[in-house]
Amino acid sequence: MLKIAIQKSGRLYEDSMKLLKECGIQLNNGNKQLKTVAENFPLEVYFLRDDDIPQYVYDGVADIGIVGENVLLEKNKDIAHVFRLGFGKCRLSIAVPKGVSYNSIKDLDGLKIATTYANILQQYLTTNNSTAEIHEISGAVEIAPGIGLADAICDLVSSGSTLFTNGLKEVDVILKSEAILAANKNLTPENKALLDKLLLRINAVKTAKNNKYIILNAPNRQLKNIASVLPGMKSPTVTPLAEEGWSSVQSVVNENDFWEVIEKLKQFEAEGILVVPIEKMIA
Ligand code: PRT
Ligand code: ZN
Repeated sequence: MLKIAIQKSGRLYEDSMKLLKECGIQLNNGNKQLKTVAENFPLEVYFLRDDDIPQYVYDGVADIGIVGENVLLEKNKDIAHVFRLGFGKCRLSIAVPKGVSYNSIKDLDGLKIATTYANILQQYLTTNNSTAEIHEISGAVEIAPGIGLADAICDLVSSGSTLFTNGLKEVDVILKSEAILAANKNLTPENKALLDKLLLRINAVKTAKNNKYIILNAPNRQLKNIASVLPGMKSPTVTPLAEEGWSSVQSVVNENDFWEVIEKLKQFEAEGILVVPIEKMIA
């Protein structure tokens, strides 16, 4: 049985549960117990505070866990960062009061920075030969400059509205973070095999999200051109239409090049282009 730790409640809870569901894992967590066993996969799920997850994974209480990279780096346990999950995105940034000018971290030499991320910040200060002083606090970091506790802060930012409402501005990004699937480094062979099984599913879900299925009609004389912009998983599927000289073409397009590909297809006289989301994609 593989044991996974996920956040009990908070910003990573919904996306972690959704990911497991998209991987076909059925959980029964109606009344929010501390742990639950999946109905159709040998997986036990522990619901924990995010800050505790690296330690539990390191100790082997949980085999794997879903947690922000910011927490993983701050706790700095010797565990494997297995997969970047693409949700829970945020930045760990330095912010100063709106009116203060800032060119580089050197401007904070001798000044106080309030944070809950003392280890990551210390590393950043050391790398940059900064003599700023860290004032470690456990929450509500954004109010520290306003009450005279510190000159600057180092905290997580996503929309930036918390900084804005507290009269602060983001001046330096120390870390770009997202949720990570982390794992204990000494998994049993059985659990390693289960993790690989889970990773195959996670990969299929993530790859599918980054791709679209596309179906279009094209004149046969343009098929070569069209195939050149539609690599698909191997090459596009081409089937003749009832109408002489025309074919239906089906392929997979990556989200990143999507509009560029559509523009080229239009140039090559593609018509009736249908775009369909993909649920799972296994290479
Ligand atoms: O109870 P528990 O300890 O488990 O939860 P928590 O309160 O410590 O964490 P939680 O749920 O707030 O965040 C969990 C993880 O989500 C973090 O470790 C990050 O990896 C990720 N994440 C993504 C964020 C944010 N975005 C975020 N915006 N975590 C916190 N924030 C906070 C930030 O600290 C600041 O107070 O939101 C505020 C800023 O948001 P904006 O949108 O105003 O910029
Ligand atoms: Zn926390």
